[in-house]
Amino acid sequence: MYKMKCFAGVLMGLALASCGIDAVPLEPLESPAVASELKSTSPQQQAVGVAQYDPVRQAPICSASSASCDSGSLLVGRGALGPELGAPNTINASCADGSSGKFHVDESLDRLYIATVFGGPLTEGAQVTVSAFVWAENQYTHDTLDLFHAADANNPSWTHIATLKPGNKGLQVIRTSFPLPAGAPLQAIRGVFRYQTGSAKSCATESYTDHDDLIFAVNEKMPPTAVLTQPTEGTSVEGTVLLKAEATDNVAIQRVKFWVNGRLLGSDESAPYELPWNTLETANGTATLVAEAVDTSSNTTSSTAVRVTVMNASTAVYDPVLRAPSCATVGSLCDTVTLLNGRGNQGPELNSPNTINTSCIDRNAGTYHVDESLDRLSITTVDGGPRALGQQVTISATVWAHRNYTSDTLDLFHAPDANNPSWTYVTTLVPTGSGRQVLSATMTLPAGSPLQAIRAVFGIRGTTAEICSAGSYMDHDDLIFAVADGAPATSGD
Ligand SMILES: [Ca+2]
Ligand SMILES: [Ca+2]
Ligand SMILES: [Ca+2]
Ligand SMILES: [Ca+2]
Repeated sequence: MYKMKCFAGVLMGLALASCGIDAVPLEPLESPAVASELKSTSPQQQAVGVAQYDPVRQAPICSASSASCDSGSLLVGRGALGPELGAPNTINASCADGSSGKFHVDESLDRLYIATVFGGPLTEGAQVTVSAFVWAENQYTHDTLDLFHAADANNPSWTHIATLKPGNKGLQVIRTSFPLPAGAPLQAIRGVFRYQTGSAKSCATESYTDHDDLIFAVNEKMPPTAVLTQPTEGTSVEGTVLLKAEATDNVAIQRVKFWVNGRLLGSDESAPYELPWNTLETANGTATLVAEAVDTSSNTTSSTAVRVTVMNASTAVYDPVLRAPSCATVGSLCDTVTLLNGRGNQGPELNSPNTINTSCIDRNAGTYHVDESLDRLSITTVDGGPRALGQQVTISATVWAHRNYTSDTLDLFHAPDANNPSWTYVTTLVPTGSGRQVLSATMTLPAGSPLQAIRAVFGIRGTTAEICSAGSYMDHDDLIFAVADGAPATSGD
């Protein structure tokens, strides 16, 4: 329409003051109240949440998701008045600013600030507050602020949010709250500050109207898809296999995580999504594999679980007759992997006590992985050949030592016949720190039966090594393994 005040100003002294005539002194940019308002929001400005002018979309943008987005000083003024940098600051220059009047005498929208009410990033459905810093003219009751929202800043369709009135002349903040609708990853708000009667329009033609947009990244809630494509259901695996997954998202995938039996193996941040899996670290038997896709808004989707059978000849299996882990075929490695993890009823030691014929019980004092446990045993030939008489082998024991680890001791024993064990002391090792560690010793396999065994005894024992200790933190674990007949270092058998 038209603005009465400048015509009236010629006639009336009161109106003259609001007409933008030279005799009227400019007020400061910020009143004290607004200055403190600006300060109270400035911590967010220093972080991510500070808009920059987007030369493609031609309006201020916060392109990274955060709890707020602030136009800062980018929108101060209206069109050529001020001037307003990058005017008109409407997406794709879709709506011009009015050019009448004077900066900070007549209307301008100077700043837009959007923030989540309850913290957390700007997210679909989150309640947000929009704060508009406006300059109202002296006859401020004539002025009106209309706020609009576009669910897709790249293809804006403006929905009216609120119509608000200034309560004073000069610089002030007007606010409203609304729930952010679902939409594209980049959404926008538009403020239309006008000296005009009539209904709200996203683009008004009146010559004192300022239109300003603010574009901001929004966390979306559309979850990604995830499929574990390799290995396939029901297959047998050994050694190292490559896990593969496919993942899609309406925006972008941040990473794909790979889970083995409910434990996180690792993740891949770029397609093709894959990760090597050393199955020697997983017990023989059924393993459940899941790929979990995470999108850039941290929405997650887990794939359908894929079950495979881990079959590593070097992984010991529980022998229900002898009642301890056993490698029944001759190889270079025999490893209990997870079977011995824990002690007695402290932790997940399956089939405790894991001593041949249950010849020695575990003691149950203390707490799993605070106090002592022997968690894993392996025996490996030094030359990499199959186990045989007279061959050098390395025994490795993974232990959990108490924080007062200097009281802890590992004693190793050997039985040349696992079916009728007579234990011979091998050596004593001590932890070098607290917590998880691997202690190793080397021995030569003596003559004996085709099925031999080692026993590891870990905890706080008395002054001498015993094959069965009564100390209340003692863990006893045996490992049975097949040994080839014949001379050392031959492969004839
Ligand atoms: Ca402006
Ligand atoms: Ca503008
Ligand atoms: Ca154990
Ligand atoms: Ca045990």
